[in-house]
Amino acid sequence: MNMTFRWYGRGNDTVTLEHVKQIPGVKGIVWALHHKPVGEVWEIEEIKAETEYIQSHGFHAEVVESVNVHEAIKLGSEERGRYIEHYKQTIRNLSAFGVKVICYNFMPIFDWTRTDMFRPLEDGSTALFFEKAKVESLEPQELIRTVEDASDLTLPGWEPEKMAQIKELFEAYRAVDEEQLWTNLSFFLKEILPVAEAHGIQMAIHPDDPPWPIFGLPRIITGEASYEKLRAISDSPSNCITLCTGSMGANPANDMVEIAKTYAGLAPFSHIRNVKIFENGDFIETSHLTKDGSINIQGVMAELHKQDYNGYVRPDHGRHIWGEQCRPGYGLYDRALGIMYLNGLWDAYESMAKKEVEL
Ligand code: DNO
Repeated sequence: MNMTFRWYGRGNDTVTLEHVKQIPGVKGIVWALHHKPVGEVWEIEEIKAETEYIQSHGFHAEVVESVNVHEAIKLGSEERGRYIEHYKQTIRNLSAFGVKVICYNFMPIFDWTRTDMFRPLEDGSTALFFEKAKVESLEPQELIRTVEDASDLTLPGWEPEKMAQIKELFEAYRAVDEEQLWTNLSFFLKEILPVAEAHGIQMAIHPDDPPWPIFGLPRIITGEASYEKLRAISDSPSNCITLCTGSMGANPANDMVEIAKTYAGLAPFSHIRNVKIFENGDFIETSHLTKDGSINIQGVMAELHKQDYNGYVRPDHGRHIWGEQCRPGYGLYDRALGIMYLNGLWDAYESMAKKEVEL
């Protein structure tokens, strides 16, 4: 296990690399050029500056999350060729600086979606919350109005430049159903995977979050069957996944221990976090501790350990605790606690495997 921490960059994150340095066991920083508009080439000079800064703090910079995919590619529209060429160039440029894994997603218009970013938990902290009925009751027209009014439904994971064209995007997606989205993903992968493979980069697709269609838009990376379809497109060693327990696990039909058992080998990168799922389908992000949520984090870590997992791992969203003011879900304190829990489980499995301790 290669423990990492996601960081949004200088001046763009309340957390500093000096802070991250004090979390035991972190080897690398998961980074991105967050200021780049989607679809532009990440230039050599910019990549160099960012990776050198990260490395000067003693971390590796081998994982990028995310190089986002332009909507023209997801829509399969005419201009996709240009954006695919840009994507290939970004892959080449990143490989020149030792990047090994690129995390990306194929969700139409919206990235991760929640209805409340600071929902109080019983312990006095706050966390990201998803209210299913609220999202289901929002007609696209109403959603467009809310986004255009810049109301609280605009999330940090949503790219501002896209929100400005939200009406047109919804219109364009009327012609794209699940099957068409798969066809467009397949077209994209067949173009970029040879480049990624030639440059030693693994493309790790992130599950949709939540893993079901929202706002009438198709979503396709939602469970085990999606991975079968993904691999049917190409069996390239670069055609990989990001194992994300909290995203995929928000659907209780997805047993994350089973998924880790079958697919950890396809996942050079894992996001580990817990969510508590309610009977009505709402969910809230809890601490990483297994008993705080609905996902068997202990079981997932045991499975990774059994497989001698040497991929990159990061704690995912944390709660907001101890009064920390931070990006929603991306504070220092609870993610640091999460890391210590994951490290603790790993160390325990390690000693058990070496028979240093018996239970
Ligand atoms: C949520 C994250 C996602 C993820 C992208 C991957 O915080 O897990 O935003 O980075 O969907 O492309």
